[in-house]
Amino acid sequence: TAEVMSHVTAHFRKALEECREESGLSAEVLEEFQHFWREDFEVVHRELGCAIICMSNKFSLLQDDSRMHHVNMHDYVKSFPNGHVLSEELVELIHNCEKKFDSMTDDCERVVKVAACFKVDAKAAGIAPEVAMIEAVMEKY
Ligand code: BOM
Repeated sequence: TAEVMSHVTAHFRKALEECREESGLSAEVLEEFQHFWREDFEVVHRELGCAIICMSNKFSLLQDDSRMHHVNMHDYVKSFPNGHVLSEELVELIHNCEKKFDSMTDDCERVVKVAACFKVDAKAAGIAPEVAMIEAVMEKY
C-alpha cells in the first residue's frame, strides 16, 4: 500500500546523503529523495541510477550483478509496519521492470530505467505514496 511505501521511502532516503557524492547526483537533479514520487519529477538521469545502486547496497538489497536481491528486499519491506502486505507485490513489480531492461549493460543506466518503470507501475497499482505521506513519517527514521 501507499502507506507502507511511504515508510520504506522515508527509511531508504537516509542513505542518499552518503551516496550523493560518489554517485555524482547533484541537488539540481534531485534535492530530496522523497521527490522521487512527485508527479513532475522525471526519473531519467544516469546519476540517479548510480545513487539508487549505492543506496540499495547500504541495505544489501542488490546482488553482485546490481539486480535486486529478492529475499533481502522482501525482508527489508516486511520490516516496516504492515510491510507484509506490500513486500511480495513490490518484489514482483521491480523484477518485472528488471526483465524489460535486462539487456542494458551499464548498471546505472539500467537501474534508472528500472526505477522509472517501477514508479509508473507502482502508481498504476495504487501503491505510490504522496510526498506529504513520506514527510509525515520521516521523523520516525
Ligand atoms: O535492478 C535494480 C533494482 C533496484 C530497483 C530499486 C527501485 C527503487 C526505485 C527508487 C524508489 C525507492 C522507493 C522506495 C524504496 C524501495 C526499495
